[in-house]
Amino acid sequence: LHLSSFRMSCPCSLFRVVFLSLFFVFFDSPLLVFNFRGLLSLLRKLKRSDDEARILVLGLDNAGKTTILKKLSKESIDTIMPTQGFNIKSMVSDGFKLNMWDIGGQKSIRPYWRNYFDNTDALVYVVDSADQERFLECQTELAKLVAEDKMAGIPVLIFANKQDLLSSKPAEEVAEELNDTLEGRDFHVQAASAKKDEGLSEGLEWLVQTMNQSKKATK
Ligand code: G3D
Ligand code: MG
Repeated sequence: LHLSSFRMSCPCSLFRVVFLSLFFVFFDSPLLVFNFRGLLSLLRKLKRSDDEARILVLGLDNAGKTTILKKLSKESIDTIMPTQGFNIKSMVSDGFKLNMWDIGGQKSIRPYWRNYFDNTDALVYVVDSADQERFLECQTELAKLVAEDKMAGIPVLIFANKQDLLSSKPAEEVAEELNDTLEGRDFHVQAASAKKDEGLSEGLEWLVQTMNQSKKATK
């Protein structure tokens, strides 16, 4: 009886061990293209040249992040859907290759922002200046971001977006209200209207100049 139950259970548990090992190897391997987590971390770890910068574009949902990136890369803004995951746009400015990561800002996916913090060179934070109701939420999310160790010392560009709307808070007011949150670091609040393509290239220029200066300072 003993022997037969051994024979019955042994191949079964052996099979389970082999199956589970293959399962973990498959789903935990950073090299498999179908493994999303692995692919993401692989993308993050790819070696960059000195003239390449990784920029995170964050902000509450509906702030205008995707519209800004589309305008900066001269794409049409006719068909923009809420971003569920992330978009990457690469552009060249003043000899810098900017890899801009636009990550969805819905409340339910904000906890995943931290998965993108590694090796970030700059933060672009987009504010919907007309969204008075969620301004405090927008400020709180920014405060959480800049308190992160991986964000320490990196320049922050704020786009006070939607300045074309009459109900928008002027950029100076946005700057005043975010001043305490950003105190002690390189930051710039840029008045912008993604819809009208105003203020976007000026903001990017500041960012590239600031990154250039810090690159020279660390050489
Ligand atoms: P997000 O990526 O931050 O979530 P989106 O934001 O780029 O998807 O934009 C959200 C909405 O804001 C879009 O409107 C978009 O047209 C609008 N928007 C973006 N920038 C501006 C701006 O500068 N001015 C105005 N007036 N609207 C802007 P819809 O209607 O498509 O949801
Ligand atoms: Mg979006």
